[in-house]
Amino acid sequence: MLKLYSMKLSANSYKARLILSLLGHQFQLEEVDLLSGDNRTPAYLALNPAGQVPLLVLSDGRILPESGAILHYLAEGTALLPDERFARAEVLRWMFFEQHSHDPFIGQARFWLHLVRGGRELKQNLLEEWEDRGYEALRVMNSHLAAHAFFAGEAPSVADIALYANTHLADEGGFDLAPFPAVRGWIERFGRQPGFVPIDWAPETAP
Ligand SMILES: N[C@@H](CCC(=O)N[C@@H](CS)C(=O)NCC(=O)O)C(=O)O
Repeated sequence: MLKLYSMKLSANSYKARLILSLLGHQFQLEEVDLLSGDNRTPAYLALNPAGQVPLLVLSDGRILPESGAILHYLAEGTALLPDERFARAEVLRWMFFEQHSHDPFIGQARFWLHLVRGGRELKQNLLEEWEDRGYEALRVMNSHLAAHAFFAGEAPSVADIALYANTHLADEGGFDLAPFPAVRGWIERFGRQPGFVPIDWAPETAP
């Protein structure tokens, strides 16, 4: 069986839990409490030297960290990753955007301001950049979604999963989605898919 190391309130971990649910996979869930340092133990660093979640262990024991790689691996051969060359490149376009222009600002703001006690004080020097670059990412997304139902074509793909995780919680990082109606419409649309689960969902096989 697949095993996922993840943290319940981590948006990057949620991407992996969400695709596993959307695709109806059974999996075992291992909670890694970042706030207690579970990700910095020798045992965890041996699995992922980056000390991050999520991390997927395949049924044959191979190990895959990085949410984008996990999404890509699980989506292969499903409607969440189109075969057609350009459509596939569009999925990658938005997944690269998410890692470079979205998660480092909206995701980091949510993590430090919402999950870490004293995070605002610790990260004071980054708040302005997070705000500027985060709103810029939302503007780019809104402009694309004003003309498209989803990020790559007219059906949901792993690009939507990657971007949904932190965007639907952007208010927890201090972002106001009111000026981005197309983003709000997409959040609503994305959440209506069969198999959709919220961030705090865990499978019944979880300990
Ligand atoms: N690029 C990685 C980022 C993963 C990441 O930042 N995970 C956070 C939780 S949301 C984490 O493990 N933080 C702990 C740390 O970096 O020490 C991915 O997309 O999986």
